[in-house]
Amino acid sequence: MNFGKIEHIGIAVKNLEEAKIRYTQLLGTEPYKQEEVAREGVITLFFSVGETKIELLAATREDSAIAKFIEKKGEGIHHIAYHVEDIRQMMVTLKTQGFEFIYDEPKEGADNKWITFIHPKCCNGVLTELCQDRM
Ligand code: CMX
Repeated sequence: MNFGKIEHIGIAVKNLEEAKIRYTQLLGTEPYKQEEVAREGVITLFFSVGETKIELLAATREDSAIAKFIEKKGEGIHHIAYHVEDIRQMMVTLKTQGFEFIYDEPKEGADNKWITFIHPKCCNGVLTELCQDRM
């Protein structure tokens, strides 16, 4: 069992409205969805790019992971998300190989997905998300 494709790339932004205008120009398409994930303290905006997506993420609270990230590293690529068919099975497989997950159980993420994250220290500094379609 391996990853299907890069499902999306997450980009942390300070100002979602300004970034929306910039990325609409850059990608030549309007975002297809805006969604808040209150639990994570983020608001997200999705653009389709071929078979994958760009997710812009802005913080809604000072203690959100996006606010902390921008404070420490500035705006930029925040995570890479891979599509998987069976997130729980993939977590079992990767845990046996020493990958550390941020959540023990998959959570409901934006855009109708089950999500979990591998800590960036296990992936050469890249926060890595797994996501499975929510039926
Ligand atoms: N990419 C790379 N490194 C990152 C990172 C990221 N996105 N976020 C944090 N780090 C690094 C920090 O720079 C820091 O490194 P050092 O130890 O070398 O200084 C280390 O990870 C710890 O970071 P921290 O600022 O002390 O923050 P925490 O330990 O509190 O949290 C993390 C780090 C990754 C566990 C947390 O950001 C998290 O749980 N992320 C997953 C949830 C998330 O990002 N949600 C938003 C997206 C929601 C969605 O897509 O639906």
